[in-house]
Amino acid sequence: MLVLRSSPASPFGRKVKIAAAVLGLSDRIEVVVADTNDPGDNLRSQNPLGKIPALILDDGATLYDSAVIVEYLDWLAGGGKIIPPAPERFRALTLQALADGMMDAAILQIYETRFREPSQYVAKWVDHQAGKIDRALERLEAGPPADDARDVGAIALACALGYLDLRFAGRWRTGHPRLVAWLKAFAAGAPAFDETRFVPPA
Ligand SMILES: N[C@@H](CCC(=O)N[C@@H](CS)C(=O)NCC(=O)O)C(=O)O
Repeated sequence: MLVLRSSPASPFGRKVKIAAAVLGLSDRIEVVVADTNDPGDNLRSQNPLGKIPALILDDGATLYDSAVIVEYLDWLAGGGKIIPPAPERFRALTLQALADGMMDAAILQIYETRFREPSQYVAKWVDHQAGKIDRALERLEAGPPADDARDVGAIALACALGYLDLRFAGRWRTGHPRLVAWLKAFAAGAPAFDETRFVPPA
């Protein structure tokens, strides 16, 4: 059994979970919740960076980060499934990089309030991160993926938009009707998207 260290709210962990579902591998993965803030969590011995997701293989080796894990899962499923052969591979991987970058920028904005005192909050830094997301949204609105795309790029993008819904009250939806429609189509075709949605406790 593979072990996935993740947490319910992690957008990168969600990417791995959806990838596993699309590839028919969910049954081979046990999810063990990790607390990235707990120095006592053995996550830090599994991944020195202390980040999730991390995938523990049968031989005890650990894979990270999410891009490596989804590539491993694709290989496990026979290859060429969610990471298509070249040259399409490079388009899918670039979209994944863009979506991962959106998630990084969103997470950094959240950490700015989580890890810093209000007096240390640096609006310029937060705006710098927000700009990355705004520009990515503009680019993607001009040319969204195909409605039936289920490659790593599409999966990562769905997770990025889902994270903006979760942490930024879905404000991205205003002004991006094509992306809104795309996410709806993605969710309809990949049930794991709704199944992995994190709903914060009331
Ligand atoms: N590039 C990494 C990013 C993973 C990441 O940022 N994970 C966040 C949670 S979603 C995390 O572990 N944060 C804790 C930390 O940065 O210490 C990936 O693709 O897996």
